[in-house]
Amino acid sequence: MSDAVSSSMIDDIAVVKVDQPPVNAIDQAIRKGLSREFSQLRSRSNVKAIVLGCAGKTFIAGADIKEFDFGIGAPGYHEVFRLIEDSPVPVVAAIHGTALGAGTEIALACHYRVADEGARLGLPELSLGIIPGAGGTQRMPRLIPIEAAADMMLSGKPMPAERAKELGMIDSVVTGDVIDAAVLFARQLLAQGKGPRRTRELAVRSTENVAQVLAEKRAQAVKTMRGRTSPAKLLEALQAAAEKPFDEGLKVEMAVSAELEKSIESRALRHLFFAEREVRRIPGLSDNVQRRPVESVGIVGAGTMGGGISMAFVNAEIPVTLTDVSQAALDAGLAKIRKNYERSVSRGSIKADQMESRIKLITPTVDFSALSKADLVIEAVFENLDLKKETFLRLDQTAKQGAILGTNTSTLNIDEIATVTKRPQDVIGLHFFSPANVMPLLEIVQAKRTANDVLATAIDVARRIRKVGVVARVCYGFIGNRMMDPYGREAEHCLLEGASPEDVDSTLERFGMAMGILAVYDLAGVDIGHLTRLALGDVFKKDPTFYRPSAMLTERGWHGQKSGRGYYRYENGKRTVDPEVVKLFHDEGKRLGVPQRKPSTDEILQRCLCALINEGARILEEGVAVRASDIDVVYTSGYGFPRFRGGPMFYADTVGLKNIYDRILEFQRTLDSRYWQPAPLLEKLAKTNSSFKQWQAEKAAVRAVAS
Ligand code: 3H9
Repeated sequence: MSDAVSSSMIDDIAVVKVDQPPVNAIDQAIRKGLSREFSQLRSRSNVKAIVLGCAGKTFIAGADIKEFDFGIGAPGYHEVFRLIEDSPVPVVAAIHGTALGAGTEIALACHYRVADEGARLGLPELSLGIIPGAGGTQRMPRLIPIEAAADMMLSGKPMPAERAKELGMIDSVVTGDVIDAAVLFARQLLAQGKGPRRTRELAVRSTENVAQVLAEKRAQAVKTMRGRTSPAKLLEALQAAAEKPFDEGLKVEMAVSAELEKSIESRALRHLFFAEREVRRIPGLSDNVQRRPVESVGIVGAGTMGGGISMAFVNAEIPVTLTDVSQAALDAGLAKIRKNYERSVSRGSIKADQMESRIKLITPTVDFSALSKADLVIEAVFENLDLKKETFLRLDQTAKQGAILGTNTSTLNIDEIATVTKRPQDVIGLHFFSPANVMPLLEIVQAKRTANDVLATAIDVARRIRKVGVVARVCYGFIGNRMMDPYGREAEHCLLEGASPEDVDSTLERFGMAMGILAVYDLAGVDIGHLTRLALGDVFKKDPTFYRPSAMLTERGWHGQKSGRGYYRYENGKRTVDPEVVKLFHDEGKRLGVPQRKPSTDEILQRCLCALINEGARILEEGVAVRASDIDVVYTSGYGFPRFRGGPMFYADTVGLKNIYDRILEFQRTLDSRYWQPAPLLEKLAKTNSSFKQWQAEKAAVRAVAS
């Protein structure tokens, strides 16, 4: 028997309460509990109305996502929600926090809805590759206009209570205890002689041209949610709501839901949901480690990275002292920050006074000693080891005792940087991604001597500034850039073999990458990547074809978008193919004796992906990444890998590791065998018919036994 659902009486009004921390997600026990309580209340003549509310910080935040992996046991959602909707006495939902997914849907199955003024309601199922499958597609358009319902479901964005009331989803927005307010609301209903108002009996708020409206939304979704199947399926269920009686529409919703729950798209997105939360758990790092206080931050370098990082902190209301070598550099950095905020104001994402108060939290100064007060200092100077070391030497002399010293290096050896200080235990890598105020990823690099409390604090700080913080160990490029190296190498080699930049990029984009790798290089600055790679020294000597196109562009000053040409030409903000560059690479390929064979699109894709996955397997084995799923988080939140494919390691599992392994062996035979050595872990898992997921689960089990 579930005690997560209980009921009590306030005079003649029953209060049914769900109490399942942390977010009151509905699982089988909750469904059973709701079923039990609503069945019992039905038979009690002294119950005149029912209020459904939740304990804790939020109303129901959705179905328990874990249940989708095993199938949803009885009683099902429809059965329980129908029981609630069929109640002979009025049922009022009392909503606080966030009502999401099945949480919003259960509220729709209640007869009335009262929400706290800070509450938000949403149907984010598409972010999990499914659709609202507990009646949401059929009940929502009976309360709010079908177009607004479609927008709400397509965006997945939760809606503030006040807006939900304007649209017709909420009956009353209240302050104070929401359950008390809902009881009062129920009393008023009774006093007015109002009984149940069943959503399913209301007419759909449709329009004459609904088919056209939904078709337009479908066309838009094809563009904005490239490669996804669930948006079109959602619109199919909404169309059924407009055209069919409730029960018939519900059948369409059920059929679509059943199909999507099993889809790779949904499995991939559910995998990422848990993976993004799992990253916070580091084996051997206890939850009880005392965190260091971080109430102020110092940033060295007011360039693009330093400015973006400053914005990320002040957005979370953490004050920043921003330093640079000259007033001119500071002024330019601040002007850029203001321009970025002004863009947000013009888009309506923040208000002008919010912009001003955030900018006020930044104290610009050329006085390096001002960093002495900061709890955390992040160095964001140019990617050069000597310069970074020099900066850390100064930081060691300036920062207060106990301050955390972070470096934003994307590739360099943090152990070496830490050696110049007398406090290597305080040094950690904090690798932000550009633009740092926007990109959700933060690679947290644990150096050899980083103290546990520094690591634990960094993980917490990532959450405070709303980033997903993934812990990596020191190696060239950590997780993300190290894996990028062989991926980009293959893309560049294809150019020497006769493919054009467009052949490469369009292949990757069709797979779902946010941008082709060569367009990314143009955006980031071809020269930047080239200069960073020079640190690899030896490779260039051993293989003159290694990243040769990138070197050729850098030599010519064709650095990408900023210089108007790189892999492509850029004129008036438009990207076009540059035949001169295509020919340049082909001629160079011939000169270097690269066989001219113009790889097929399948080969381009497989070479890039297999190289990426193979390096991922090495990283796992070396312990640079804690889990395969951490790599997936890095790639989907920092490198544009399609979320609907779950990240490179999840994708490899879905393709089958044996297939990846075989393809690598094929490339070993047909291409440069030096680069096509299967990672030992990949080989082992492929030969035992295992997967990264299984390997990860086995490792976790071993750790659990050991601890
Ligand atoms: C749905 O409803 C389908 C129906 O239409 C159809 C049914 C047939 N399930 O994010 P946090 C866990 S689909 C299981 O760190 P916050 C989470 O893993 C669902 N677990 O907290 C974490 O565990 P741990 C639609 C869940 O305060 C802990 O709770 N709903 C679920 O930053 C804390 O989570 C959604 O998609 C869940 N539904 O944010 C909402 N939700 O500590 C998904 C959370 O062990 N949830 N957990 O790592 C969220 O968006 C956020 O969790 C929320 C709180 C905003 C609620």
